[in-house]
Amino acid sequence: DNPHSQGNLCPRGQSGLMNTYDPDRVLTPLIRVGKRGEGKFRKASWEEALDFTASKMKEIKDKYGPEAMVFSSTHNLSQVQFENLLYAYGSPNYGTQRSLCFNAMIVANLTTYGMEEPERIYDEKLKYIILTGRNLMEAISTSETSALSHAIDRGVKVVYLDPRYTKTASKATEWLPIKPGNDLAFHLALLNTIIGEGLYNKQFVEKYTVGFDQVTQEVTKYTPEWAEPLTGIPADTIRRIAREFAAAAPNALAHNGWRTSNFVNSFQTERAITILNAIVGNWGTTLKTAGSEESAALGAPPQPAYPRVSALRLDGVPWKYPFVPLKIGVFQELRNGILAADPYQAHGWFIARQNPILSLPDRQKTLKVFSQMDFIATVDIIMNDTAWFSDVILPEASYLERYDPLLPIGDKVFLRQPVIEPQGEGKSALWIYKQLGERLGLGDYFQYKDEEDYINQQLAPLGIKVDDIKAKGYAEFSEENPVGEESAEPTWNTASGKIELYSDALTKSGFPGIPVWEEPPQPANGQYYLLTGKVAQYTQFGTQNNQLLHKYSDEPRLWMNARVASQRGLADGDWVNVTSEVGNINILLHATEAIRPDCVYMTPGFGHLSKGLTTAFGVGASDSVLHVTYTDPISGGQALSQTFVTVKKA
Ligand SMILES: Nc1nc2c(c(=O)[nH]1)N[C@H]1C(S)=C(S)[C@@H](COP(=O)(O)OP(=O)(O)OC[C@H]3O[C@@H](n4cnc5c(=O)[nH]c(N)nc54)[C@H](O)[C@@H]3O)O[C@H]1N2
Ligand SMILES: Nc1nc2c(c(=O)[nH]1)N[C@H]1C(S)=C(S)[C@@H](COP(=O)(O)OP(=O)(O)OC[C@H]3O[C@@H](n4cnc5c(=O)[nH]c(N)nc54)[C@H](O)[C@@H]3O)O[C@H]1N2
Ligand SMILES: [Mo]
Repeated sequence: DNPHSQGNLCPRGQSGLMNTYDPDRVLTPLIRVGKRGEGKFRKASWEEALDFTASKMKEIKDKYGPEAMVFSSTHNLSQVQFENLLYAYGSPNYGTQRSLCFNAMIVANLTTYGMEEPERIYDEKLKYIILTGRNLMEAISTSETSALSHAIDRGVKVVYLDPRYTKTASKATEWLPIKPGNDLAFHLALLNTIIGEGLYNKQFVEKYTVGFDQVTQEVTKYTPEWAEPLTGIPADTIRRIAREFAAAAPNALAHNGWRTSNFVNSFQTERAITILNAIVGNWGTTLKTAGSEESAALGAPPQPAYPRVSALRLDGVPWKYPFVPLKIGVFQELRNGILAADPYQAHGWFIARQNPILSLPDRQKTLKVFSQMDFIATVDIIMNDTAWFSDVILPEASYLERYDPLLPIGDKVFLRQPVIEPQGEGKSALWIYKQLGERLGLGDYFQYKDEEDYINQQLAPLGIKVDDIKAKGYAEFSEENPVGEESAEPTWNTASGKIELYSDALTKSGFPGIPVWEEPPQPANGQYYLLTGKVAQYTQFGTQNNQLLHKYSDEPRLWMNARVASQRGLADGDWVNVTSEVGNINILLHATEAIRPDCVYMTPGFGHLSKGLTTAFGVGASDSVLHVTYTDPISGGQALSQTFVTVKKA
């Protein structure tokens, strides 16, 4: 009944049992005994590990102030209590995965619609969709992937832009192997045609948007002929797609993408996409306001107000990045703040459910930052690469063994509950954060006895208890506890109250108020764009040690265009050496037609440093070793496809 999974599991869900039964699970707290990174740990009791962690965190706070402690975590169900610990402790330094992922899309939506991300509607009405590097068939979002599959069955036209021929390309009506970094030129040319030929929705534009004239004026120069050499897509094709898209509107959708962190111009690309949607008037047909994961209808334990934060953040939000929400941040830039001690020196790092050693670009830089820390604690279920370089590891129980805070979706609220006894001594994050909070003298912020009591306090306004929903797994909000009405007339949380095609806020901050062409950097002769991208059977940097998933996967290889490989005297299966400005690796070559000649591609998440991952260690190589850190000055998104590499026989 969960609208996300709809009763289906993808390969990772099917293999989830081996997440719990991984022989490499960390099943007791561990404290480092050898040098950092040497991998020598001793088992500790929870008492000792928690006392140790809290005493270190207290020492840092007392000596240097709470800002000297960095907290980072990737979005998950217990995030709300992670944030509670962070805010109660009083540090402004919060690292999330967002800027590695979708900051460009979020900030574009915020500046245009005043919301982070609208929900996309894939019902029978949808006739036409443009996917800009959104590989939905492999980079799975369960409900959306299945919605797109059904839409394809119904005959929706899919235009897919990706320098690689992915599984989504194979299902698309049209695959456009666009030159990396030039999606902005493609979308500006769509705007040029649709506006130039008067194919936009005049009524909608007039009633609900501001800045149409400025956009019109700017895009006049961005003709399909102008975009052809930049994108590698014929002008006629661009013009035809613009006409088809407008003709299908409002049953047309230009997808915002998700991991939109490809180039420093990705923010402008994202703005162009949001504007394209706005001017064809698809609001309410293929786009709508998204439901919230936080529900006002749920209760929460009582707690005092948080202490005031008086220090600036190390990642430059908002003093360098005024448009980036504090809860999102610019994670990759945090390291420069730490290395330069600007605005101050950081001393400790508390990490939960995150693997920054692999997920941040330029692994050597992250390792350098780690080496400067007085103290690092990690909450994980396995000895991931980040845990390997930590001083203490606090093992969480796996998702089949624990409770988490409730998840509201639409008019329901879903329960994660233990379905087996925890192995070893793994504990829930709810428990771990409360224990730490109490030891830090912050017990007032954690007024719940145990996990069930926490959930009962959440459910209190609904007049039910956790026992009432265990069998079904969810509760429905009753009439007396509505989730909130949707208003008939759309409103947007922008300064003008309308969709801002032109953003005054951007202009006043010194950025272009409308999307303008920004030339992306290009590889020099002999260099290739290094592309990264998800595969269906792995999640990020966390499932490579799953024995089931491993069993059905090949050794990850570097994709290179077959013609280019043969010209270079390289053959499929050769070992090659790949070098960027910041690192180099050896990897097996995969010569294939499925990629542009100017690109190579690597699956992320391999090349682990942790010998505590006996299945994954020694398999493949890490693209994070190669990635140079580039950050978009507006959205704070990293730019992963902007790393250029050379390739030679190893
Ligand atoms: N199985 C699986 N599913 C996942 C995840 C996972 O790890 N595993 N992760 C989830 C997460 S957190 C996210 S953010 C989403 C990501 O979802 P997506 O953003 O769809 O996935 P990615 O694979 O990161 O990137 C998509 C494609 O962008 C292409 N690309 C690179 N540079 C450019 C460019 O300049 N222009 C264009 N047009 N394309 C380019 C790459 O070749 C790649 O195929 O997936 C989610 N779903
Ligand atoms: N090269 C490259 N870099 C990228 C990307 C890319 O495509 N290529 N993608 C970017 C994107 S889109 C994102 S979202 C980020 C993701 O970056 P991260 O969030 O840092 O990566 P994950 O692998 O999702 O980290 C999850 C960690 O949680 C652990 N874990 C799994 N289950 C549990 C559990 O139940 N409890 C606890 N406590 N821990 C658990 C896993 O072992 C893993 O160590 O990476 C970004 N970086
Ligand atoms: Mo992501």
